[in-house]
Amino acid sequence: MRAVLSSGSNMGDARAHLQSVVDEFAGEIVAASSLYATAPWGKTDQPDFLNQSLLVEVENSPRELLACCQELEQRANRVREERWGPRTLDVDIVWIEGYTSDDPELTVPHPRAHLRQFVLAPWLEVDPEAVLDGVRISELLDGLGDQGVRKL
Ligand code: PH2
Ligand code: MG
Ligand code: MG
Repeated sequence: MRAVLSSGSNMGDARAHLQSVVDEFAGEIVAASSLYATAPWGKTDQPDFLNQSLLVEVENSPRELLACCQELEQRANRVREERWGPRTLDVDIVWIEGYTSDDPELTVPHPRAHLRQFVLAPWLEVDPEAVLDGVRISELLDGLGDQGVRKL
């Protein structure tokens, strides 16, 4: 199963937190984006994030992949506090090939992906042809304008 993951961190050693995701999926990564320094989206009074997207090819089911992402967050001592607030590590499943789900525990595609330059810009890098809900992500990105996302 092919999937796109979006990792983000703005607490502690953000680079190391994103690297822990790359290390976990090492043999399953089809493409890894650059790191991006990104202005906080949704809740602006917090430090900038580092974000990265990974295109992976995994044997896992969607549920197993979710469990794996949550385990990585726990290993980074993620504390669930306020919505959209600072976090050591967030690993979101953005898209899974041929799969959709509206379960609140695992909504795929990610319901806010189309609004977020910090998700779409790195995703475009790992899959330039990607389409989300019938629209090319290059087109979605053009419609968003600049949200303070800078490729490192
Ligand atoms: N994650 C959020 C909320 N806002 N902003 C940026 N720039 N990057 C994120 O990863 C991010 C965010 C909730 O998951
Ligand atoms: Mg998130
Ligand atoms: Mg999350």
